[in-house]
Amino acid sequence: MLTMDDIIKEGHPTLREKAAELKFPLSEEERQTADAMLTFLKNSQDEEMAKKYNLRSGIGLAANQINVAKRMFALYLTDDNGEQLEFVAFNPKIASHSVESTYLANGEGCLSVDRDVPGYVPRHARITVKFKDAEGKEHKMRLKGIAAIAFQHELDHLNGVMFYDRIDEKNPFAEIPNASAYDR
Ligand code: K2U
Ligand code: NI
Repeated sequence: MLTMDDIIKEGHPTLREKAAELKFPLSEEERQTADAMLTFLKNSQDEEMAKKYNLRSGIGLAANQINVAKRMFALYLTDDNGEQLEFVAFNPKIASHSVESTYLANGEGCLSVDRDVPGYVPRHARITVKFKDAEGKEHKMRLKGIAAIAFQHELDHLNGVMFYDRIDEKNPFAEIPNASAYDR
């Protein structure tokens, strides 16, 4: 099972690599890696497992973070409507997005960053996304709130972008135009 030891930390070059598209059908190894990523998130949100294996709680995990430069990430979270969102997205894309932006009122964190980096991270408030599942089936989904923020945070990882790249260096809490805070 994946633990924090498998998650690479800032400074590791793979976090700055643009991940490669996956070809279908997936290899057995790619399937197993995807399953392990989703299981990590579930374990990280299970009090007993998180304590036993010293896991930091996460709602998303990108393959770059376990040193695999392939375009897949797992999400495991409860969305704004109380629905459980649980999937691994392969070759994910943002097809369209709102003009409005949003940001986490308390800023963002990252399992690959062992320090606080304060500041607002501008995100699209609502996004329409496309991705394939492990069987190669296309999915199209509209996301908002924490689900939209998490999807964008993970998609950034596949492009070698870290959340703090998006924070205004001069004024980290500068007002973001056309944005409203998302209070989780
Ligand atoms: O990619 C990662 O490092 C996992 C992040 C993803 C994330 C960060 C900020 C905002 C949305 C997603 C971890 O899940 S950080 C822990 C966390 C937990 C709940 C809500 C926000 C962040
Ligand atoms: Ni991250």
